[in-house]
Amino acid sequence: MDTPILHHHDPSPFAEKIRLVFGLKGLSWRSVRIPMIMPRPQLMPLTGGYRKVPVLQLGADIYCDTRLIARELERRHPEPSIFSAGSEGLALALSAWSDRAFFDPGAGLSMGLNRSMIPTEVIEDRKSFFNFMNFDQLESDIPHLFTQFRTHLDLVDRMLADGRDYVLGEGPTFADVDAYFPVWMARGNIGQAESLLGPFGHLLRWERRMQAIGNGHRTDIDATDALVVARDASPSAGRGVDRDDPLGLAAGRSVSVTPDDYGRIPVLGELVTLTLDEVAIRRSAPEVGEVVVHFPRTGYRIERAA
Ligand SMILES: N[C@@H](CCC(=O)N[C@@H](CS)C(=O)NCC(=O)O)C(=O)O
Repeated sequence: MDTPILHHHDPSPFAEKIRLVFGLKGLSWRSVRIPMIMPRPQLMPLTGGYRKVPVLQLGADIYCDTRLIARELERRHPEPSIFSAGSEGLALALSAWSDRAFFDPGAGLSMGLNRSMIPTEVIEDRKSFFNFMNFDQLESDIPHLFTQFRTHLDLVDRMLADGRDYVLGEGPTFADVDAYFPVWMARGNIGQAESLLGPFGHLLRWERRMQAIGNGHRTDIDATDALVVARDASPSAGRGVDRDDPLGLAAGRSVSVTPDDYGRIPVLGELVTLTLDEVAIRRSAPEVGEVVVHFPRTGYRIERAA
């Protein structure tokens, strides 16, 4: 079975979601540390342009977006489950809240409070990436961003207020990962995290349980070796194209797949999977040969390409 290779950088909160899934499942994985900013010349041959962090590589199959990466890891390593007690729908629905409403003010605070310490190149890179952030008023917006971030901390505290150990009950699920990763980001990036989190006692006790999960068994691998892994593997055949899909696309059609929020870089390829919850395209690059790049349907726009 392919050892999962995660392309990420250590401060990435979205990558922490997947590192926690490795922890919950006790998985061994390999880590490719990618540069903090574009260009990422050793990632692009794999993704075809998708630049968000993290990206999961399984042989010559490349999985984009934490919502799909979590599902694929669950499919390949079902035990212990991150979607126990029928929680998959609920946990993935919760991603819509934490990936944006909870994450956005936390990201604004991380940039705004630390701006003078962040290299100019990183600021410039993120200016063109985070289209939801107004960099001209980041510093003056800090009080407002605190008010927004706190409301979500309060929601997490209330999720745990009846004394339960985890968001959906006794055991950790992906719902905890959703609710936790912005808290992890705050701990790392917000100097006043202690006083910010202090009022939320249920959250603080749960945070310690989440910290104890760890990140599984990590070993490093060079980006060039990861390209060789892809080149030496054959990508999966795909799961077929749904004839009843509203887009009316046929297998083999040239399409582009683009995130509909930020980092809107289209990835081009030939359609191999189009289901209710996944789109995958086959593409090739000299460094890796043929790969299949997979995306969730939620949040991605698919268009016919020339
Ligand atoms: N919907 C995506 C969001 C990923 C995302 O926005 N990652 C950010 C923050 S870690 C990122 O790529 N930041 C810019 C960068 O690292 O280049 C997912 O769930 O994977």
